[in-house]
Amino acid sequence: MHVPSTEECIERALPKVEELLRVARGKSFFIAQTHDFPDPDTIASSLGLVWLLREKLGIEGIVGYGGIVGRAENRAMVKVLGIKLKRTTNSDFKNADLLALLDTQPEVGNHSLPKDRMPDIVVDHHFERELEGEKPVYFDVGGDVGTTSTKVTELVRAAGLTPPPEVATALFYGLKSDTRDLARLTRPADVASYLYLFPLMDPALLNEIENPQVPMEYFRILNKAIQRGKIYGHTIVADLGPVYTPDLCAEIADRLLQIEGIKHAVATGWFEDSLFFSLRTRTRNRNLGKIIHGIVAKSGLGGAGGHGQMAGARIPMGDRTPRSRGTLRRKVLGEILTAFGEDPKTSHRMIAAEASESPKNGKRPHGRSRAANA
Ligand SMILES: [Mn+2]
Repeated sequence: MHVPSTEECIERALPKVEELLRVARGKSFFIAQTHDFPDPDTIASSLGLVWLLREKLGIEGIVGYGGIVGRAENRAMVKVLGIKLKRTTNSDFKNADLLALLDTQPEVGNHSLPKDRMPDIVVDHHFERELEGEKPVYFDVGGDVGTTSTKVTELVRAAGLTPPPEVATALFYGLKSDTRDLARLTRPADVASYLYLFPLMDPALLNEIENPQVPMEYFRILNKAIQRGKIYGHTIVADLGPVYTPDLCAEIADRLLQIEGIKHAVATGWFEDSLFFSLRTRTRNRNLGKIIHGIVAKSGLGGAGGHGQMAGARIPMGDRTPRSRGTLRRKVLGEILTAFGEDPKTSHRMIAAEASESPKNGKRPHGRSRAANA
């Protein structure tokens, strides 16, 4: 791998930062909007952009978000780095004369921008989505990078700035978590930004973020995932029921993917009035973002986002009855399993009924837990 030099990084990003500053100049209130249920990459890249425009042009800006910050590491990141996040409202958007969307795109549907408001700036490493209407003035999407934090780090460097420890730690963690410590979808540009940020970030703060405590509820839901987990060929599916944060689906899908012999993991959970899906895979020949986008977003069921090995979706339930909710979950799950090459009708429990129900001696195992293909 050829890791680009400082000069190469700056040369590449210089025209971009000039364009960015041209778009932003003269504006007075900036919102950098994350995607909903923000992850470290979207938070870090938004923070980096707000900081950059404040430093270069003195523009007042905030990081806006929708949904909630759920995952323990993400909560720790916001707290430890003192990041001021604002759950943006329509009046915030009205006040903003400059609007950016980070780590997602207008058409993806996993963000809280008003429908009629096209952002001025979009920075995202995911594959480009078809856009109805005019493109945002500054549109930097896709490209040979694995994270949005990488793109923003390049802009910061090309702007001739050196980020303070909090901003550097945020970008470093955004990059590190989105690439799984440079192990997933990592491009040479990501390594260059990683190396650039390394001496600028604060390892003690990073450690606090990466080793957070979790609520007791986390373990109760993990237990439920194990009790209810079903295996379809090489795919594990866990129904978490109601969750205190949709990010739990992602956390638990990650965890289940650790099981020997498992290639794909799906976790679902209910939060407020939506059904959430998290997909993970170990294989490299599938693009989960495209799969879930095709199943959920294209059919108008809800929003979906993600990339090669991790993706998620949110399906609002509106006034569906419990029965139709269950039917819809099974339908979407069936399509996901089919996309993974599994038979949705053939499964067995992750753990045997005896272990899950701890029956007394001589008692028959629970009927529901019979292994279908055992
Ligand atoms: Mn990302």
